Amino acid sequence: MRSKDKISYFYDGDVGNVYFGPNHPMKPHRLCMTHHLILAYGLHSKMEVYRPHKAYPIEMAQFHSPDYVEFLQRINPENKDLFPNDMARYNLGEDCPVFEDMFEFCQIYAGATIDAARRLNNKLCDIAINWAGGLHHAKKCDASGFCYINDLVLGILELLKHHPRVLYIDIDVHHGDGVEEAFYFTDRVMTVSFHKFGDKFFPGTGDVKEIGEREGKFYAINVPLRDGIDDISFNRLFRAIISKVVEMYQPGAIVLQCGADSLARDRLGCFNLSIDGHAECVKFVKKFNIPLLVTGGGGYTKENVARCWTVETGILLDTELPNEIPDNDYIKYFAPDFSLKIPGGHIENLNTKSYISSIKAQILDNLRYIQH
Ligand code: V1P
Ligand code: CA
Ligand code: ZN
Repeated sequence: MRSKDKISYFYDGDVGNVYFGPNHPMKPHRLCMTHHLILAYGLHSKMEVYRPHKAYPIEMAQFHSPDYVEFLQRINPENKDLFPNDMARYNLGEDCPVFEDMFEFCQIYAGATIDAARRLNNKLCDIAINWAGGLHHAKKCDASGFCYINDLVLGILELLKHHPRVLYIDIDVHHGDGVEEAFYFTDRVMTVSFHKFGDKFFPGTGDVKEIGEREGKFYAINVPLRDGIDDISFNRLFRAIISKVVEMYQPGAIVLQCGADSLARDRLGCFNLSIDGHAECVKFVKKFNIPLLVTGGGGYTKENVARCWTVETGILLDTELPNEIPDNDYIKYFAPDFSLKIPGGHIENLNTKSYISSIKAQILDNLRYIQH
């Protein structure tokens, strides 16, 4: 192992204070819980902690259409009923509600991913972390699946200013469709998403046969999984695919979306991953020693999201964390066991050996066509 990596960590205390509304599964408060757990473990003293800038509309418009960005800036809970057509046109409503300070929330999480990419570009750090980012469904002119501004696309566009090729890896239980779509026709970004696919699971895309088009053919990889995948099969598949991708594609930078809804017992997810299984992906990607931008994403069982991203911060810092959670402002959420790690789940694993072998074979076969 080389000497310890230099880590930049981005957090704004205002990001966790917004509310998507009653019954909405997305709880930004999980970001506050994560940050306080990171502090309770003393991890802040081992990395550079920054308050990110708030992304400017002009920065958002590097990917999004200016009219969409302007609408997000203008709309609020008081005036939204005056614009029913635009609300529908931009897919705002139930999944992506208009709430108080929504635009500022977008500015914070997007600003943090952009800052993270810039610090990596300027070689000011080896790894940059933004747990508030990872909102992978947002499209050029549309909100989608709790995502308004696609910070990942903005971060990748920034990395492309310094790197000929960027690799995007997504372990959220949902398909990273917004990032895939943004780079579907180019070989300068390779996107790899692991996700649940089938039974009309949101967003419905991400079949193994979706591989990119034109210049981008073979530069989008989809790993469609069934319910109940466990640590052993997930980690084996992840290692096999990612090691081949890195060998063949030789990326200059990697963006890793660590959605925590792929954990067991997630409110929306359906996998059996333990925190160790999820974090193993982070450990594996870190070992390549390639500039790395790490984000959050989904994650709907709040206390497990905070546990997972704290463990992963520890891994990125090469720091072992005691399993007993130290006292912190949110300690009550970690009752009754107050332990950091959570075990895998027990829902039936519908990913048969033959199913996994078949998707793995198709993916590795497609990788033969790329050479850098
Ligand atoms: O299933 C749908 C839409 C609503 N139908 C018309 C189809 N939406 C999902 C969205 C999941 C978004 C995941 C985001 C991420 O990948 C990244 C941050 O994790 C959805 C679900 C669900 N169970 O899949 N929306 C809601 N639940 C929902 C429930 C209550 C209130 C509002 C939204
Ligand atoms: Ca995914
Ligand atoms: Zn998700």
